Amino acid sequence: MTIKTVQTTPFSDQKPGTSGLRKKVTVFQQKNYAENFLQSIFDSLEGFAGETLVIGGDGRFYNREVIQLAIRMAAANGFGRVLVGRGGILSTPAASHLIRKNKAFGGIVLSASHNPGGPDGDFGIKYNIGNGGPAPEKITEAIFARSRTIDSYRIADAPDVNLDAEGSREVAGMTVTVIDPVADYAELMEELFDFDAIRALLSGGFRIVFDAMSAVTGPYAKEILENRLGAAKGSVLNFMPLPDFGGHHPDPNLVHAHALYETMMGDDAPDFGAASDGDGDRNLIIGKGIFVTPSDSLAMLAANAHLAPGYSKGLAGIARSMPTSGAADRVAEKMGIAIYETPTGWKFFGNLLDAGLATICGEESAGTGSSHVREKDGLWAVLLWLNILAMRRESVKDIARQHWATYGRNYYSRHDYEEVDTTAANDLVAALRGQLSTLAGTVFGALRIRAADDFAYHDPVDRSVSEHQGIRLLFEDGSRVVFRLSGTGTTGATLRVYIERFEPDPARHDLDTQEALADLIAVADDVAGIRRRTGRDAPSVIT
Ligand code: VG1
Ligand code: CO
Repeated sequence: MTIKTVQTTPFSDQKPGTSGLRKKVTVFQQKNYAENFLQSIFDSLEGFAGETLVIGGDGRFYNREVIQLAIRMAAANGFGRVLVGRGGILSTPAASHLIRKNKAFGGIVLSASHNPGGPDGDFGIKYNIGNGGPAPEKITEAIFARSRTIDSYRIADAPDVNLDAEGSREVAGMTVTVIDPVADYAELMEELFDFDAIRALLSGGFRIVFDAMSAVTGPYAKEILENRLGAAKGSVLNFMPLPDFGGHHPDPNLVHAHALYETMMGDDAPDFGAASDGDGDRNLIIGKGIFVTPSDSLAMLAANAHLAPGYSKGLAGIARSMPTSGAADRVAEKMGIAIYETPTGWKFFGNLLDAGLATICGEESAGTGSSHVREKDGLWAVLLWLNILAMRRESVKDIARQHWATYGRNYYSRHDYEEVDTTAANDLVAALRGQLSTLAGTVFGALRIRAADDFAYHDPVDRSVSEHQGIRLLFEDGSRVVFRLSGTGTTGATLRVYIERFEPDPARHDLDTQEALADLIAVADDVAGIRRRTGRDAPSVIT
C-alpha cells in the first residue's frame, strides 16, 4: 500500500465558524477542498502517531465520501487506529463520548448540524480534541492559518472501507474498526438516568412523541426510548437518517418542527414532545400545551437535576452562553453555585467542564448538556426531562409554572434575519459598535439603557480572551437586547437578535412572549435600524 503526497493550492475561505467549517456541498466537492482542510487539521496537531481517531457524521449527503477520505488521510498521516460508526453514522454527542471512552487523540465529526442537506445543501467538518469537545479557538485559528499556505496533502492509496460491516480491518498499516454507533452512548445514558423510573412512567399511560427529523438521532432514540424504555412503538417519528433529511431543515425549532408543535398543542396531545437536530446535539422540549424555551429548559433541568442518579450529588456550577436568558442564573444563585457566561458555541464550555467548575451547560439555540460528554446532547436533555417527570409525576406545564413562581419568568425570544446581504449586516454591526459609547442613558419610552458593550470573554481556566462576541444593550430594569452575526450560515449573513425581559410577578406569567417583549423589539429596530438596513419587515425565524 503506498502513501501519496499530492500537490495542492490553498483555498482562502476555510475559516472554521462557531462549530467547524460549514459550506455548501458544492464547495466541498471542489477538487482538493476537503483534502486541504483535513490536512490542515492534521498539520495543526502534534503527537498523534499511533493514536486513535474517531470519525463519524450525521449521515447527510457527502458523508460517506468524506469519511473514506478522512480514513485514507488519517492512515497516511500516521494515526494508529480509526473508530468509525457503522454506516458512517455518529451523533455529535456519541462521537464525543467515544473519544473520551477510548482515550482517542481526537475526532472528526462530519456535520452541518441543523443546516439543510442534500446535493444543494450544506456540509461541514469539525475537529474535536481529546476531551471530546470542539477544538478551542487556538486550534481552529491554527487550522485556518495552515489552510492558507498548504501546498500538499498525504493520502493512502487504498480501497474504500466497507462502512456497513462492523469489525476491524487494515488500511495502510492503520486499523479501522467499524462499530455500533448506538451501543456505548446508550450505556452511558443508562448510567446517568433512572431507566426503571422512566419505564414505570411510560408504562403508566404517559405518552411521548420524539421527532428525529430524518436525522442522526433516529437510531439512538429508537433504541433508547422504544426498545430500552418501552415507549409505545411509533413514538419516535422520522427515525431513518436520510441524506437530505427528507428535504427539511433538521432544526428543532417552532418553525421547522411545526408539526410536532401542532400535535403538542392539540386536544389529544401526548404528555411530552421532543425533537433533535441534524447531528443530535440540540433538543426541542414541548409539554402538553406548553413550549419550553431552551433557556428555561436549562434552568429547569438545573433546578431538578438532582432527581437523576447521575446528578444526585448536586451541580458544581452552571454555564450558559451570553445570549442565553438569565433564567439559569437565578437557579444558580438560589443553589449557591457559580454561573458562567461564555460566548456562543460549545467550545467555550470545555475548559469549565474539564476543570470541574460547571456540571450543566446550555445555549438558547436548543443546546443543553453536561459533564458526561463535551458536546451538547439532545437525547440527554430529553432523558433528563423524562427522569425528572418520572420522579415528580407532574405535568411539564405544572413544573414550568412552579419554576416561574419560584424564580420569576424570563420572557425570551430570538429573531433571526437569514440570508441578509453580507455588507448590510456587517454595516449594521459596525454602526452599532460606533454607537456603544453614547447609548448608556438613552431613554425609549419606559426603557432606559443602563450600559451597552461588545461582549468579551475572559476564560477563567486558560486566561484566553475572546472579543467581539455580541453587542449588548442592557436596560435598567434588567431587560436585554443582544445582536450578533451567525457563525454557522453558508449563504449571506444571518443576523440574530436576542430579546429578554424578566418578570417576577406570577400574575404576569401568562403573557404572549412577543407581546411581553414588544417594546424591546421596537427599541432593537430603532437602535440598529434592522428594517432600514436589511430591507426586511420581519424576521425569517422567531424562536
Ligand atoms: C449556532 C447557535 C449556537 C450553536 C451553534 C452550533 O451558532 O447560535 O448557539 O452553538 O449554532 O450548533 P451561530 O453562530 O449560527 O449563532 V449546531 O447544533 O449547529 O452544531
Ligand atoms: Co447540532
